[in-house]
Amino acid sequence: MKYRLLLLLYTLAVFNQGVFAATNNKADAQPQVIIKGYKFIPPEITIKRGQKIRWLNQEKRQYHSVWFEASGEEEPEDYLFSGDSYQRQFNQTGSFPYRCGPHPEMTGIVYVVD
Ligand SMILES: [Cu+2]
Repeated sequence: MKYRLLLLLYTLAVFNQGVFAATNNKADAQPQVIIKGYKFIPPEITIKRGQKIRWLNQEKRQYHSVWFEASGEEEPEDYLFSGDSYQRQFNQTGSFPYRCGPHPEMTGIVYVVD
């Protein structure tokens, strides 16, 4: 009986650690945009200056790209295939619209604030 109680307490302690770890991870999580169904999800994202965003292609087959065309950049030659990701750091505040190279209807915007 005593052993069972100890086991229960131990289980609860482990479970609590798990909950705290999950909470911490969420707070520290890197901003992320999922690419799925020919969409950037979320299409609008606000980050702090100096943060990095990670775009992750979760399509089953389709490739995409992340192109800051309005900022005057060249279209990226590397496509993001299924499971690929792309990271970019934003060191200036402002609004940064982007699109997918092959699919002009796929658009998103990054807001960078202090
Ligand atoms: Cu695309």
